[in-house]
Amino acid sequence: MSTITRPLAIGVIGTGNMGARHALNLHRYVGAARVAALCDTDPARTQAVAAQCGAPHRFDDPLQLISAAEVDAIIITSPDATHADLALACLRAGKPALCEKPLANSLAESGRVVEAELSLGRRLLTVGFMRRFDPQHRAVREVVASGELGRPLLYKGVHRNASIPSSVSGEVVLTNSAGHDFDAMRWLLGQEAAEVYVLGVRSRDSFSPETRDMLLAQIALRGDCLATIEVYVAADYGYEVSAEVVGQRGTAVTLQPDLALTRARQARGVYVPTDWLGRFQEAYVAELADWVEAAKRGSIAAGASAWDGYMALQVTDACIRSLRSGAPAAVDAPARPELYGG
Ligand code: ISE
Repeated sequence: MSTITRPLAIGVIGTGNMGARHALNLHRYVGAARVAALCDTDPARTQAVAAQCGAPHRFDDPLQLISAAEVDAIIITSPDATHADLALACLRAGKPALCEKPLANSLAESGRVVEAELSLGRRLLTVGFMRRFDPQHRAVREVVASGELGRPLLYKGVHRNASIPSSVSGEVVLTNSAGHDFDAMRWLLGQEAAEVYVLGVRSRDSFSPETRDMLLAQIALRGDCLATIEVYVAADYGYEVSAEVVGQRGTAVTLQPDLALTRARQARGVYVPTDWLGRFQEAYVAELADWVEAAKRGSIAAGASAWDGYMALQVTDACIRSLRSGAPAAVDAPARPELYGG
């Protein structure tokens, strides 16, 4: 694929909160790209986004957007259950795609996507694990990679959402939300999980009995390292994510972004974002800019690959089995294919 010198024409599938933010970030901050097309089941949403980013083409059918000559590359921000099929369609079209996490709604589906990319023989898919572009997470990774901490012994992840749209099962939390933490753990430590043990509780009696909005995963990795990950999606006070690596000789933990310490109304404190769009805005723009440049050059983006999306779902799948059984569950770790650096 030769380098594209003109602005890359991007099609965005799904113009809800995340898709709208990606479209606006592209329009406002990524000069190497332009929003060429939008697709959503709700025309009012595409209209609202187009009014702000000037997308000239609208599609009702995502497959038509993917195959459109006016579209060079695709961002998939439709519901999780559609990700795998749309990623496969992008591979068939030979077009680069940034697929929001999770890569698929199940391990098996993600395996089919990886198999398809392996058959194609070239990497076109990037998965939206944007914490890899978060300055705080990158700073922790640099410390771990420097060896200053010695051998990592423990990863401690905290992932809190302020609220959930409705009562949510542990399986949904593990598939939709916790994948970020499993990817951050893999990426920061450079290790794969071997065994997981997951417990979950319902935070409020008002939630349906099957709700598990507070989950705790204990994980043994393959490098004599442990992990503990809290995912709480009804924290109420705000949106907060942190990651800490404890090594033989010290620790490194993500610091809150640069914030003011506010004193007002007989109180003092710092602002806590309401959701991921605010907390990770800098990461989203950096992720998009890298992905666009790579797509223009025909090279591999620095973000998470389809293999990373698949391996995160390996951990998710084991966590779901453990949550259901109440016992630890083994995590399969197939050999990394050469296409993905194996
Ligand atoms: C959402 O889709 C995200 O990607 C956020 O980063 C995560 O915190 C949230 O739980 C997900 O629903």
